[in-house]
Amino acid sequence: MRTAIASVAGRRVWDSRGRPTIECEVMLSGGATGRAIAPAGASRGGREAVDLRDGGAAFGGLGVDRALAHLNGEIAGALRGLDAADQAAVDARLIALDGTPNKARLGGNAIVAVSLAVLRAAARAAGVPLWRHLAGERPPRLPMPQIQIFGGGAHAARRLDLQDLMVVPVEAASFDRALAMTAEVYRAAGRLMAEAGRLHGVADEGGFWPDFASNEEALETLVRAIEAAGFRPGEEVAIALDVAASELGAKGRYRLALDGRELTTDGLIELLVAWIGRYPILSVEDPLAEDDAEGMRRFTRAVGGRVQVVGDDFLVTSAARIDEAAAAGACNAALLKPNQAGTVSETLAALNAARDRGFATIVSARSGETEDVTIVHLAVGWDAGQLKVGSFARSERMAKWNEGLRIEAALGPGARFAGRSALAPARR
Ligand code: 2PG
Ligand code: MG
Repeated sequence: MRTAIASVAGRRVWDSRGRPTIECEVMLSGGATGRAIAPAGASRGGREAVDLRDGGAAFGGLGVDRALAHLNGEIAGALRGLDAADQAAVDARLIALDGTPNKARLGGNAIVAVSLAVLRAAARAAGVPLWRHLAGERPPRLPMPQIQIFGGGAHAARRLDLQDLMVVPVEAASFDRALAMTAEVYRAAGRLMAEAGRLHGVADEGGFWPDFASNEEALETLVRAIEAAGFRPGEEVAIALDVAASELGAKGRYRLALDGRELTTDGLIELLVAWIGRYPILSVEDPLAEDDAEGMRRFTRAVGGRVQVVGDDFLVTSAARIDEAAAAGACNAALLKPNQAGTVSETLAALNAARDRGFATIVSARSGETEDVTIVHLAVGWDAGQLKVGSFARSERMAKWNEGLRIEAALGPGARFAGRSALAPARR
């Protein structure tokens, strides 16, 4: 067997915020290798796989020595000899070895790097690109991107309460065109900020630093940027928001610090519904906090017939959480982050659960990223329909957009693009 795992090795590398993270390299008996790097979130759901850090003084407590020791010790020993082509078996072994419900013992960061590296090695051994390896007989499809223009929330020192103000180039007929349209909007937004004397560089994911007097001013400016780029807001380029509401409060109380407002669940829903009425918003992520299932249900009931309602911190890439949310009528789309689940197999299970429930799916990066482009292959190979990797600047983001272009080119003139139909509720 040429796909038996011969060695698993981890090393410390550094992410886009200059923080330590874990890279894993897997070698198979036939000589094929695979490499992957764990990303890291800043606005994290409470039920995510645990990102195991050392604590203490070094690197603000964010060291990964303990997780690395687990990877190079226990994990490497347990995986040797397993068949990398059987991802489910490898992931089951990782889950059993950890033994906790949230990968707290060995570290979700160590486990996800290993799981993804095994996947990459298996694709390499099969002699095909990862997207092709994952797609199998299914015709692959390039995802519709959600691309951040302004970054806020935990990614911009809470200068703005809203976390991600993104565009979705709904009129684009190809991935290449979607990026070109976004490039124009990004440039226009930078120009508007410069003219207003408010261009202060970028936030964590490359979106412009949000120097606004109110949350709504950010929305207004985004619409103006779409227009200034020569597009019709809503028809050609629409808006997607990530409220990341778990960062704004809990137990049905929310605080919009920039607007000096305290809101109840109903108050926040009312505000978001009003914004949806005034601005061309077609997708809202985590509109309420992760502990506010009733609020998520109410919001979905109010707008889910016309707007995509995405669960990120609320669903944490968990098939069980997605089933529960669907049964309750909360959300109509799931964000999929491999490091929230911890393994490739659990991420795929979440995607399948979402698909079975009629949810749209969006593969997503984290705010702490690297040059690793594996998630782009997941989005294409699994035909997720949508992809979110931050803004249109900084190479940890551009590496991923550019990888999508390479895949589109490899598919040739017959390349299929998900287009606007990938978004809930219009999904067909
Ligand atoms: C999110 C992500 C990406 P983080 O909330 O969707 O924007 O942020 O990785 O910090 O959780
Ligand atoms: Mg989010």
